[in-house]
Amino acid sequence: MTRIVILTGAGVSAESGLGTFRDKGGLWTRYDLSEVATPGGFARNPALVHEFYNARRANALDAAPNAAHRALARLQGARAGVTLVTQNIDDLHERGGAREVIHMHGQITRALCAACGARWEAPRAMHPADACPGCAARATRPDIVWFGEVPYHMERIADALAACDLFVAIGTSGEVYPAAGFVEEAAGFGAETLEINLDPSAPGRFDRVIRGPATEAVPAWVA
Ligand code: BJW
Repeated sequence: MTRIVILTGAGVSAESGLGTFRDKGGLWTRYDLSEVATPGGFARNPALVHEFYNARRANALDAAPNAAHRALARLQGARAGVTLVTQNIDDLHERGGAREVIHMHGQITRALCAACGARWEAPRAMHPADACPGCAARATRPDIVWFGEVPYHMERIADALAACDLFVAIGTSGEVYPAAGFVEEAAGFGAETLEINLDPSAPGRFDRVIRGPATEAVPAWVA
């Protein structure tokens, strides 16, 4: 059995109408990431951070999965040994039919209590005064991994990278660690590596590159 680890980034949801971060006009060209995507930013101005994620939650819930999400779901459904890891906080892989998705940067549809660690389904709009249904603390936040926080499921991902025969990065700029280092990690264990991207990253990082929009390149690769 060929074991495959697929890492997706914002580019896989771009054609569903969700913005990327670092492309021209991307989220980090319009917002100061230190104010909206760090624990310090949330401590300084929780209302601003909730407003940022409320808008993105509304966009994500209104978006529909695209041909790339559906193709990856078909691949995962058709064979064993396909681990799908996403940096995306939307649920378009799941709504596209994927049966198992590892959300290493959290999920915008989930809320987290910073006081007791409880998690629950987020309402469409969250507010600083929202109380935790478990401990009643008013310390609720989106269940998102911000800069300086440790991404989720790292042990499980490390095991999958160590065991895979093929590592595929789709629609990610490879600028944010630890995800950016997965290609070297997998290659170090002997995996072949492939990048699928509209505008691939630095030459030489991957064994093979497919350039193109995810909605065309991913179904063609899966077929
Ligand atoms: C298409 C396409 C189409 C477009 N078809 N392709 C120095 C100082 C401070 C910190 C650090 C430092 N050096 C390293 C760090 C650590 C830091 C980091 O990496 N910073 C860098 C910016 C330097 N990382 C962290 O803090 C992480 N935690 C950490 O390291 O903990 C320590 C630890 C780790 C492991 C074990 C033990 C300890 C946490 C990172 C959290 C990232 N959070 C964000 C925001 C929260 C989620 C959200 O709001 O959505 O996650 S940042 C943002 O970037 C988001 C994304 O998931 C992430 C990656 O972005 P992505 O997906 O690659 O998007 P883009 O926009 O960059 O690229 C889009 C790509 O798509 C492009 O390539 C396009 O070409 C392509 N594309 N359209 C195909 N149609």
